[in-house]
Amino acid sequence: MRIGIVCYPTFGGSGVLATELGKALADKGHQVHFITYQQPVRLNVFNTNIFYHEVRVPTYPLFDYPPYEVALASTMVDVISNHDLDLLHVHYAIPHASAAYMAKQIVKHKTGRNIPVITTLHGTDITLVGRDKTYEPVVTFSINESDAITAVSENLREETLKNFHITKDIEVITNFVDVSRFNKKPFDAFKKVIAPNGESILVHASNFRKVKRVDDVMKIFAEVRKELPAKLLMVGDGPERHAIEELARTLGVIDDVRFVGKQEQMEEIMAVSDIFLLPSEYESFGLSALEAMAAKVIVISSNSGGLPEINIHGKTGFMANVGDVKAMSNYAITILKDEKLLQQMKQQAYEQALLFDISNIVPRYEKLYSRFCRMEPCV
Ligand code: GMT
Repeated sequence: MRIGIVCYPTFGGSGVLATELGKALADKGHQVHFITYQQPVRLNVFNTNIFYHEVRVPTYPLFDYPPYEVALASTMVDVISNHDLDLLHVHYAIPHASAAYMAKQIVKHKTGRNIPVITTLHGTDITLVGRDKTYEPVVTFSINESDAITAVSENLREETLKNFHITKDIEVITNFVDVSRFNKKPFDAFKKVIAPNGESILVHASNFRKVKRVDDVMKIFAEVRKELPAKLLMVGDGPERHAIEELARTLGVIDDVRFVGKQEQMEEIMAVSDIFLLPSEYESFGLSALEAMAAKVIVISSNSGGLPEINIHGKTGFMANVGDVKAMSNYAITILKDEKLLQQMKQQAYEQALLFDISNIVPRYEKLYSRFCRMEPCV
């Protein structure tokens, strides 16, 4: 099939998922057209089935706010028409679902064709930004106008139905991970640099927004550090970065913390780590936690949102209530002092990740797409 994928190209989970999906579909012989304002970070392969269409947003002195959504919808119309797309799959509702609605109407008006639009809801498009009164009417309308709606977890499906008046089914197709990519042997030289004396390695990866509670990450680490030798890798960047660095100084752990910035090679980092910390206020799914598990890293997380759907308490890691730093640090200390149990749980985390392997989930999207085939056989 010829599939248009619209996503945020940055390090956010929705962009990562959309890009990995597009790459997997291209490997399976589909023609995939990415439509974004920048080359997606994970779009780092050459594949003759992959096309990239950059959305240009011309500026003009009158525009305090350049009309990105208009530029995006126009680019969608152009790509649908010139590449005869079979369907559009948009990731993250705002503004992708409403831009897709606009593009759909234009294509229909011009050619009479009804281009199917699939909207995948990812998280904050529903739970945070989408609920804001300034966006909600457009979000509700454009989700309902989609030909199919998917959510990345049961929890996100429920949150969507609770907070919006949705008139259609929402199918849950969970996020996935390419386990073979993350199941790597640790790079010893790298591990030696990070933890020269064999210290335990904890890791956190996110866009350092408030919702991630990065201050809790630092507080948990400080408690762990009181009990045993350990290092913390902070992957990513974002608004909380400076405050968190300051907190690391105040807590006296800065020398054991490394801020490594945005990283594409997450598998190298995960391979040397023992515990992934994700104490978020909310996660619809927690893709980064799943990637950790695929690398045999146990997860200590909050129990919010969709996290209990992937992290099984006492088996693949531990969970505690949002903000319960004491419980999360106690779990970390206990498991790091019990090497046998740590190794057993690492293996269990890996086995849990296998359930979400790319090979199990991508066919579910293909099955969904096949509902919109224009001719048989659907290729
Ligand atoms: O919160 C982020 O890290 C970014 C955001 C996004 O949409 O880019 O992530 C959301 O989507 C991810 C992929 O489906 C999920 O794994 C994250 O849990 C979700 N974030 C939140 O719900 C806060």
